[in-house]
Amino acid sequence: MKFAMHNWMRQEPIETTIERLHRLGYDGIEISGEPTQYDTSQVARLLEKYQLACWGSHSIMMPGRDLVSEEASVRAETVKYMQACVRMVHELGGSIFVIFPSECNRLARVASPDQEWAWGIEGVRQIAEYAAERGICVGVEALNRFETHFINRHDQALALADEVGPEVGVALDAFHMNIEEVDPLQAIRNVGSRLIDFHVADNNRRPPGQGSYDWKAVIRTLTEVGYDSYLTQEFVNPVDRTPLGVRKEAGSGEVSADMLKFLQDHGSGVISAEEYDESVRQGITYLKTLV
Ligand code: LER
Ligand code: MN
Repeated sequence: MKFAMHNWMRQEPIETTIERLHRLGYDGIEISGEPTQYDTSQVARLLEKYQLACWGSHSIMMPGRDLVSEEASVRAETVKYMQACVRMVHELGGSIFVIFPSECNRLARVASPDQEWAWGIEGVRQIAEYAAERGICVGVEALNRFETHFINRHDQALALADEVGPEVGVALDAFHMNIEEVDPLQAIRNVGSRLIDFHVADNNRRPPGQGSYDWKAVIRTLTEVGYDSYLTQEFVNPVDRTPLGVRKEAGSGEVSADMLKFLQDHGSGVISAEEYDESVRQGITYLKTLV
């Protein structure tokens, strides 16, 4: 198995991120789905300089991005946004694109369940076709109920993927599974060969090894189903706003108001470079003892 990491959890120059991942022994990056923020030829040069692969990317479902919006124009713009993400992955030599269909933190439906489902199929189909033409594999991710009402469990993600076709897979995320699945290990077994990516954070969304997950069992089950590509870290450190404050919020610096809200909506905030560095190190050090 190889090790990758998301980068939406700390806003910083991309070279800082890539250099850190290289220094701490990662193999790849699952780069934020923010294609307009990156100059892909510069990112490609940096990946080469630091000998890191682009594993893929994933949708960042900020307000205004929603494949199951009631507004046709929002659905169409979201398809275009995700196609731009796919192009970015292709230009960076990556392999996968993880789709989360609806706007993050929209917790109520805007149409009948059948209608939202139909919009979801339509959107995922357009992205999957576009990705297939470029040799990129797509998968649907399930998120917990506090981020979405739409797809919360592996069986729902698999059902949506199946509606489009067997070439569409599923991305599982250990943190979301811990909240929503009856049995996270069984969820991995059920997804089986359709698993395209595995997001790693402990039960409390801290780096793996900093919570109560049985990571040995998780890795054994992934191996059982034949998953041998990337473990993609996506820990989201909490900040402590009480007088106990061990994990203080750093100054908001360069972060846009939208991104700051996105981080805060995920129970986090602006994490200091020192703390982030330490967590990125802890996660891989722990996982490497198990694989
Ligand atoms: C995306 O992979 C994810 O897990 C979400 O929590 C981000 O909104
Ligand atoms: Mn995830």
